[in-house]
Amino acid sequence: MINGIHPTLLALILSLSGTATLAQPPAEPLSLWYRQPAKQWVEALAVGNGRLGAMVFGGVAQERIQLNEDTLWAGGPYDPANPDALEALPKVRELIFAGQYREAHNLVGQKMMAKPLTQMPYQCVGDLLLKFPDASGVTDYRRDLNLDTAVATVAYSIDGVRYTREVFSSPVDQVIVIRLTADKPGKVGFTAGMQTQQKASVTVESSNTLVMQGVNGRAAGIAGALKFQARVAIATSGGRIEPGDGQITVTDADSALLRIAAATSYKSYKDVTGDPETLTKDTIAKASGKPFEVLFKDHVTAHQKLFRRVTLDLGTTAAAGRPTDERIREPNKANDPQLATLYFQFGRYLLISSSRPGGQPANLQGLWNDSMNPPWGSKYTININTEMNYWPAEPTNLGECVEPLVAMVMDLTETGARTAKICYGAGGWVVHHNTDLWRATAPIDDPQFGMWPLGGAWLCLQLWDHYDYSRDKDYLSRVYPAMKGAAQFFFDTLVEEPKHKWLVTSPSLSPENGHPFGTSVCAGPTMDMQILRDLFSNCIRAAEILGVDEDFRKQAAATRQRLAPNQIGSAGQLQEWLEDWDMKAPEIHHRHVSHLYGLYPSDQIHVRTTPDLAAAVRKSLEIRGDEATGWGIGWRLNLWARLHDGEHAYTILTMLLRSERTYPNMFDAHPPFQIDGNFGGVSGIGEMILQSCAGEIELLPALPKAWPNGSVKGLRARGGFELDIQWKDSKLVNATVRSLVGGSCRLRYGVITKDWNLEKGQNAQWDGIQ
Ligand code: FUC
Repeated sequence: MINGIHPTLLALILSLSGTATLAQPPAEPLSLWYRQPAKQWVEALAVGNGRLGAMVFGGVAQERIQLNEDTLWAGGPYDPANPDALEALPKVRELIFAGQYREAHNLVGQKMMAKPLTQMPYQCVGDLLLKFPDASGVTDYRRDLNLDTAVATVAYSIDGVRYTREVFSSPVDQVIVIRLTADKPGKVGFTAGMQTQQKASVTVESSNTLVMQGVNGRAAGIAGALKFQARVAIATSGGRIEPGDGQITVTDADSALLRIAAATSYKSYKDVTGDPETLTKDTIAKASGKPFEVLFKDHVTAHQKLFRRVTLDLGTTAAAGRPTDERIREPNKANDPQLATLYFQFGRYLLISSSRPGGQPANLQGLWNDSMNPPWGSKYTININTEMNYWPAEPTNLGECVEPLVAMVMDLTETGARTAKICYGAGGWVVHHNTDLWRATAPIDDPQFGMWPLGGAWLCLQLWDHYDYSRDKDYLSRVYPAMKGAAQFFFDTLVEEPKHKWLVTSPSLSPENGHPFGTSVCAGPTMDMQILRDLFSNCIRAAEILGVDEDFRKQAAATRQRLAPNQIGSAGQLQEWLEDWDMKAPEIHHRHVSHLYGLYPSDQIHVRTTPDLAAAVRKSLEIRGDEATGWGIGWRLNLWARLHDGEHAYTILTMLLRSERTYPNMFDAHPPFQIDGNFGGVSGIGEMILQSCAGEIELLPALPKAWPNGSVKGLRARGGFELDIQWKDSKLVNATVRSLVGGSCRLRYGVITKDWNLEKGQNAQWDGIQ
C-alpha cells in the first residue's frame, strides 16, 4: 500500500493522470509478476530446460542470473554398501521380533548403514552478473515470468528510455538466452562477469566469451571427479564489446544477445569421461547460427507443446490483477480463485522446466539451487519427496517428463542389485530412503530415517502408472524387468512374523515416524505392505499383458496373499504399524502420513470399494491434523480429495497457498524451499476435479463451494483417456472423454455412471446434468 491506496487503484489513477510510475499487470494472466527486483533467492524467477536452470533476480544496477546444471553434484562414482550388514541381519531381525527395538536400531547403526553415512549434494554452477551504468530514476519497473512462453522479462524506464531483458532456457538449443534491448538506439551497456563458490576460474575467450571452468566439490570423503564449464557468448547489434580481466563490457549497443551453455564431464553414474569444453563450445556454436527470433520461436513451440495440453479455469476476480507477492501475502484467499489456477499451472511449468527426457529427474529443489551444501543435499528423497514430484505428471498430461525418473530407476536396478547382494544376500535390487547422482542405494543418515528398503518399490509404482496412463506396451516391456527385480528382492527378504505368520519386511520403518519404543525401526509397517501389494499386483498385470513369467506371477500372487493386512486400531484409525501403537507414538501430528499411501497415491483403499478402511484413513488424518511441512500439506490435500471432502481439501489448499508455505516466487516452503509441495499441490487440485482410480473416472469428486463455475481441458485418465469438463453452479454441465488408444471406460458423476467402449481417437460426450 502506498499512502493507504491499493496499488492497483494507484496504478490506475497514475496512468489516467499520464504520470504512471507503477507498472501494470502483464497481458498473459498465467504470469507471475512483481513491481520490484528480487532481493532474496526465493523472490527470483525460475527458468529451466530440464537440464540448465537459472534464477533471474531482475536487479536494475546489477542483474544476477544464478545458474544450475543438473549433473553438477559433489563427489564421483562410489559404492556405499556396507559389507558388515549381511552378518548382522539375522540378529537385527531377532531383536525386532523380541521387541528390543532400540537394540535393533543400535545394531543397524553399527553394522548396516552406508559408508559414507551421507550421500553427495547437488551443487550450483555460479552466477552471471550484469552491471549496468544507469540505475537511478527508475519508473514503471516490472519483472514477470510468463508461464505460457516460459520467458522471464524485466522491464523499466530511466530518463525516457524503456529497457527490457528477456531470459529463457531453451530445450531445443540447450542454451540459456538473454536478450537486452532499449527502445532508443545505442542505449544498451553493461559489464558481464561471473562468480562461483566452486573451485573454478573465469577467463575471456575470443574477446566475446566468458568461460568458467572448474571441478566439483568433495563430500563425505568422496573426491570430486567432475570437470565443468559454463560459457557465456555475447553478441551485440551496434556498440562495442571490450574484453577485460574475467569480464566483458558492452557499450552503446542497440541490443545484446547472450547465449549461455554449461556442461560437466558426467556421462553416467559410473562414467565421468565427458568433455565439458567440447560440449559447451559445440552447443554455443550451433546456437550462434540462430538469430534471437528463431531461438525464441523454437523454445516457445517446444514449451507450449507440453504446457498448452491442459487449460484450467476456476474463475477470475479483481484480485488476479495484483502482483503475485501481494496475492500470496493476502491471508484471505476466498476472493482469489485464479491464484489456485496459477499455482496449478506454475507447478506444471516447473515440471516441464526441471524434468525433460535426457536430463536428470527433478530433485528436492527441482533444478534450482544456489548452494554448495543445500538442505538435505537437494537429493532424491524417495520415501515421499521424489514420488510427489511426479504425482502430477500423468494426470496433467506431462507423461514425457517422467522419462528422467525412468532412466534413474534403470540405473538403480544396477547399483541396487549390488546393495541387495552385499547387504541382504538377496536377488533383485533395493534402494533405501535416498539416492543421488551416483545412484547410491544403501541406508544413510541414521537408522531412524535410513533403514527403509522400499524406495525402489515405490518408484516402480510411477513406472507402472506411466504405462497405465499411456498403455504403451513397448514401454512396459522396457520397464518390466525393473519391476520384476524389485519384487524379487522382497521374495528373498520378507520374513514370517511370529504372531500371525504374515510375511513382513524387517528391518524397516514407517517413514520417518518414531513408534513408542525409542526408534522407528520395526517389522512390517503398514506402508510397506501397501507398497508391496501394489508392486506385486502391477508385476502380475504386466507379466500377463506381456505374456511372460507364469511362475513368477504365481509367486507374486502367493506372496501378496500372505502380507500383513491393513488393520483398524482402537481409535478407529488405520494402524500405522503391525501393532496398535498410533496413539502412544511420540509425534501423533507427524508430517509423514505413510500408512495412508493406500488411499493416495494408491487406490487399495477407496471410499466406495473399502468404506471402512476409508473411514479409518479419515480418522488417522484427523488425529494427524492439517498442519505440516509444505509437502506434508500437499499429501493431506490429495488425501482429503480422495475422501471426497472438497471443503476440507480446499481448506488445506489455502494453507498451502499462504505465505508461510509459498514463497513470493511461488516456490513451496517446507520451509526451506522444497519443490515437492508445488507438485503435491498440482496433483491435489487435479484430484479435486478429476479422479482416475478404482476402475472409474470420477468427475468433480471433491469440488469445493469456492469454485462454483469452471472448466478444465486436457486432463488424463488411466487407460489412455483425455477429458474436458465444464461445470456451473457447482454442477456438471458436460464432459468429453477422448480415447487415445481405444478401450472401455466408466465415467462417474456422483451416483450416476456411464460406460463406453471407444475406438482409438473416438470421443464421447456426457451432457446436461443440471
Ligand atoms: C524427508 C522429510 C523431511 C524433508 C526431507 C527432504 O526426510 O521427512 O521433511 O522433506 O525428506
